[in-house]
Amino acid sequence: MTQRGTTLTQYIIEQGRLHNTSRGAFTALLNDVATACKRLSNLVRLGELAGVLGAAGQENVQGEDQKKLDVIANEVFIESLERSGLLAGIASEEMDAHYPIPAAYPRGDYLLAFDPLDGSSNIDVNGATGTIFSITHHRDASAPGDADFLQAGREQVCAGYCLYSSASMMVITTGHGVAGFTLDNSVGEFILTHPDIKVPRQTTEYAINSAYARHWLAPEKRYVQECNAGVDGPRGQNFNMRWAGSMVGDVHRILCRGGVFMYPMDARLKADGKAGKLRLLYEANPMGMLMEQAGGMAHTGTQPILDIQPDALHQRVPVIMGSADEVERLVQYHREAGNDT
Ligand code: P6P
Repeated sequence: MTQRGTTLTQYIIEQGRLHNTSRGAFTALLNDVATACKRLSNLVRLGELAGVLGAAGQENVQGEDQKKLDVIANEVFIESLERSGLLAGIASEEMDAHYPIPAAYPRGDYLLAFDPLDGSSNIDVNGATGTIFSITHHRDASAPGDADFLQAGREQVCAGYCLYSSASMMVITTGHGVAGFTLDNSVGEFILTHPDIKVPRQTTEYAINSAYARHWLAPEKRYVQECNAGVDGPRGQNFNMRWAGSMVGDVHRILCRGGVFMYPMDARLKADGKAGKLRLLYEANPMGMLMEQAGGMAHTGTQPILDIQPDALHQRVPVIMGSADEVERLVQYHREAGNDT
């Protein structure tokens, strides 16, 4: 018999009752987000059978080569959400400015910022990819400008991702903990399978791209060297390393079993005048809200990510997030390193 678990819609309605927050429009909005994720899950699952692999032959606003699915994923999300009457505007990693809701459609009072296909370099090799989304309020009756998206991470009303891997899973928070839903393709519903995700405070697993070790600054050099010294080193235990090449893949693993994810500032990024690699509005902020809601931490090394007041739509930040004890250790190493951070 098909598992009759709680659907995403039922969960959002129950959360609304539990926390006395009217959720009509919000429930409908998350339903539309889920529909877009289902459409993408189907395309990712079919891969070359749907003719969606390979390069798009163009660059995005970040100057990165786009995959066909980067472009398709952005289009799927826009088409699935622009007519909802629930959004005042949409911002995407794949679009320079925000996307205004066409005059033909009603505007709502939510703003959506999203990364349509995070980790898309994995798509041609059947690796984990995902969609990351962040929802904030736009209470002004007038149409939003880019500046209206520049809200600190603590202003988010919802954050989440959809992981496209061996199973497709949506993981979301509305500020009352973190819940995970697995897509049951036989009924086309995201079913509640992980009702209260918590990140262990301690871990023996870290995630960083070690190819950039020569560029790391003192805190990360110290942290990784101590982990790699193993049981005979200052940590007195052996560590493991994982790097998925997709933030969604790494963050999901950490939410499930602990770990610390690092994409920190390094000498290479400094030389390029970049404040980090990952983007604040649609990568660091939503993942940071999920981590904090799950009992973890999300930090730049010098400040909590969710406290940052954004100053640009595609602003980049250093990212350290995951098991609280390890993030606290790295923050302490940043403090002790002074300016070399
Ligand atoms: P690198 C994917 O391009 C991404 O934005 C994140 O999903 C991922 O964690 C990171 O960049 C991978 O970066 O430098 O290891 O390719």
